[in-house]
Amino acid sequence: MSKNSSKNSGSDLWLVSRHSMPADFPDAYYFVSFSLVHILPVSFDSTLRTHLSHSGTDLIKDGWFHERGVLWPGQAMSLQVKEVLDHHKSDFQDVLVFESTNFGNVLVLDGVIQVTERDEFAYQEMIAHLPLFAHPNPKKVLVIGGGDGGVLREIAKHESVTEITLCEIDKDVIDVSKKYLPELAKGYDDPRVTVKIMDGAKFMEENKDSFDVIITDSSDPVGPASVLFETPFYNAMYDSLCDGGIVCTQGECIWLHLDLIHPLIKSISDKFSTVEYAYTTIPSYPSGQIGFIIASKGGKSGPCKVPARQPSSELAKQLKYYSSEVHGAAFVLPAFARRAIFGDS
Ligand code: JFQ
Repeated sequence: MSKNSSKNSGSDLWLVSRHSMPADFPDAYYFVSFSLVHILPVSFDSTLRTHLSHSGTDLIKDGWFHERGVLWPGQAMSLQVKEVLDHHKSDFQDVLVFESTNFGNVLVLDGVIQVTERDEFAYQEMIAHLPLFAHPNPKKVLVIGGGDGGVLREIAKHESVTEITLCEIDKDVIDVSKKYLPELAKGYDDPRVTVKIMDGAKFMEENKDSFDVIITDSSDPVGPASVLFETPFYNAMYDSLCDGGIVCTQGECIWLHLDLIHPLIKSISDKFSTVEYAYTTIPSYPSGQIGFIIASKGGKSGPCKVPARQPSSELAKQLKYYSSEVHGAAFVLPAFARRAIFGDS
């Protein structure tokens, strides 16, 4: 029996754990899961919530890791495992790192793939360069989450940037990334980087009108990360941005999460001057696609889909996914997604 079963918990609260649901979990329940955080008793704090997480090695069967989750019912991403490199519980979550046969080293948190060495650039380049190239002159950048360091590595490619602050709540993610994902964690070597091990919302409360770009590189909206997909968190990012600033957040998947993306974009559209959705393709994330919500505050003259700057020819050669053409194309949505997210005809 899995560690997440209601038998072990002795409580219905286990329902919030993404892996506690059967594979044939009804859709009605599945959508409820997005908002379960709102109906939990007050005593159900984020510390307790994290202890409901899945043990990563339980997901390895016959040498294959299977990523199953309530946010992608009826499907699984499987990677063949060569060797488990680390598995432990941090203060916040279940941490697993394994070497795969074809995707390099893989970081898994609470049973969910965070990065693989093979395709991580498709995500890190886009979540960083979409807002940074949309901004005419980004100087101060805040990253919330992103403990693997990959987003830092990309931000450091912008010469205009003078300060990069990373706010990661779980130090263990940084430590395992430095050990097993050195090509990502080299982002920490840049002298402009300052690391804060703390809650991002609290940090922003103490730093208003401070950043040109805020990037929220979060896990999925289950457990502690749920709050990162709610309006109050976007309000906090808004307050922490300078005039003309841009936020870019992990915006989940058009094949799976339109019911999350649409209301969120609607709810923040009154406050931000522009709100857009762009996406990247990436084989190791559910359904091979993940999006970004990109929103700007005041000052900016136009939508973020039009880059304000271009990579130098030297930088362009280093980049593996992002280009100015890809920047514009990333905002062009398939018709079903455009209609569902923005209500356009
Ligand atoms: C990589 N720096 C962070 N963030 C990855 N389902 C998320 C991991 C889980 C995925 C969605 C992106």
